[in-house]
Amino acid sequence: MEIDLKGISERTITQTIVRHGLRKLESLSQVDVAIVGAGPSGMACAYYLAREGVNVLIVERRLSFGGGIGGGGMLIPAVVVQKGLRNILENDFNIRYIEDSEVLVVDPAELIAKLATAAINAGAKFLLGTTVEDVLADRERKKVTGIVVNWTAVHMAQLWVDPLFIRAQAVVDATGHEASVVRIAAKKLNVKVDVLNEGPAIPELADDLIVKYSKKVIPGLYTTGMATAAVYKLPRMGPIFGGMLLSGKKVAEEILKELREQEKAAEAKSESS
Ligand code: 48H
Repeated sequence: MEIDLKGISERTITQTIVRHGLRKLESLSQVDVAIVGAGPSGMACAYYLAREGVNVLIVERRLSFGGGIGGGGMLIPAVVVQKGLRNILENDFNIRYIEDSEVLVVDPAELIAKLATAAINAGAKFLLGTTVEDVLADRERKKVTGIVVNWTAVHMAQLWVDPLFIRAQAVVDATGHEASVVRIAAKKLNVKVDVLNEGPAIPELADDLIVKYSKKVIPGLYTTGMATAAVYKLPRMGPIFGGMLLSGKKVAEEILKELREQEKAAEAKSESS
């Protein structure tokens, strides 16, 4: 049967995109959690939050997701994951792997696609081509309360165009080696956090340390993945991705705990009044 591709006017295309796109942007002016960066740690974090019903937004400055995954190891199209993550790869993300002697071998394109698919299917929203350039803070500058965004194209053109705001109960810096959100927040809030830049390559130690140190760094702001390494001068590990996925998961669990505590406190307050 022939498929009819004729008959859609230019007005319909434009009006439909503007109406739906602006509606989407409007709905994203306030979310539960804003994650900056759609690399492995940010997408894992988004999945584990969204599957618990949390309203999550990932903001990514590029037009695609995956962060550093796509480069494989030195552009060779394979990455490795520790064997301990077998269940996570299979059950949470449906990612196939080849079993090698000490590690699991994963195709980078599949890792990108399936992390994104899992996050989207769980309900996470993505804003691509959007750069986080600043943070929102409360009046006393004691807490990060959201992000300040602009189109990446505006940044690249070095135009002075005022940004827009997205409120969030928690913000996650998943910007990788740059840790750019922590750098901005540390400068602008009255908190002493030095971003030390990542340490040397010590793959045997790096993943465990990154998972351990992935946590709240400033009230309202958490780090995950290589951003955590950048803040605390932790060692790097090269193209092995278990620590990235587990640090995203750990931060999701910490945020979930905090959101639930806040909910309980709000309920108790409304019952007593
Ligand atoms: C919007 C932004 C902004 C901004 C940056 O680099 P990533 O892949 O980050 P991780 O931490 O999830 O994964 C790191 C991993 O890819 C890696 O590099 C490893 C394991 N290296 C080991 C080693 O030894 O080198 O993704 C970060 C994402 C990217 O897509 C950026 O475009 C995006 O964040 N981003 N998005 N606003 N201001 N800054």
